[in-house]
Amino acid sequence: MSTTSTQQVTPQLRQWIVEQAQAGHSAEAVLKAMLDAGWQEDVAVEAMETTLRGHLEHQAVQQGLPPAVNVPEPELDESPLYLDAGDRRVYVVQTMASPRVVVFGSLLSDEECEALIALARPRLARSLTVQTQTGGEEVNQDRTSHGMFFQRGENELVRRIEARIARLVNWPVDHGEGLQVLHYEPGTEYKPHYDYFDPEQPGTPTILKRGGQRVGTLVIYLAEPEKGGGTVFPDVHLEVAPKRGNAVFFSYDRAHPSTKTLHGGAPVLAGDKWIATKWLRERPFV
Ligand code: PD2
Ligand code: ZN
Repeated sequence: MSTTSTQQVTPQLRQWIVEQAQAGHSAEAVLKAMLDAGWQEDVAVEAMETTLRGHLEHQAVQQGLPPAVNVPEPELDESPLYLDAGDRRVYVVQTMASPRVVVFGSLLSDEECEALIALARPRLARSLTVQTQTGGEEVNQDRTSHGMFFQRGENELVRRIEARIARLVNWPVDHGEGLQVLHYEPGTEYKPHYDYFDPEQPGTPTILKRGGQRVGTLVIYLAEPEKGGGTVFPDVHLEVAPKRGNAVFFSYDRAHPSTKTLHGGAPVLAGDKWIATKWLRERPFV
């Protein structure tokens, strides 16, 4: 019979880990020192991860950043090539840690893309953005597309897609805003912006009463233009191609540029681009 005793991580050990990091020692070197001192590897790794994450968070809040919150996240341990989204196998095309970006392949079938466009087309209007001064809505020159919102769960297709998204990114359906469909014609774009609500704006507290902050975005490409129209992340010089049925997911654990989630829809140069966007909130969006 073997007995395993769990070693206790003390405040002194946590302090020592922070000091090692501050002195510029690499994670590997600190881990090796702990193993040499007799710490079990799983305990050492866990102690380092939680201690350093907690320390960084403490520093961020001290510097005036909003505290980090939980965010949606696909189950990507062991780097799977595809995920089971309940009723569909969805491909993992590309991932990035910071900003947190995951590109999914074949989230929707071509028929689902076409059906969403057909349902949305008669309801399009010039896109509005939330007016951060008041919490109302306004026409914005930075966003020249036309769009509409489905109610959450509005029809069978929308319910199916919402359930798939919820399973894919591990975030409850009721934390999502209604799907928004946007149509971009040549020459139109969505200039770079953040999807979270700016905490400094006077209208933000009103917006946050309904579901809290946005913490994640999924942009699904429904129709691909011939040229242009990628989703760009200028801070990291990333451009995601708007391939029909694919989607780009990104999350932001605080309403702050340190998330590097500045992003935009590049101008469409030829052809039409259609997308569906699902914004995910901290809490139920009611
Ligand atoms: O159309 C896009 O690629 C795009 C870019 C930036 C969409 C959004 N933001 C959005 O819907 O928030
Ligand atoms: Zn956006």
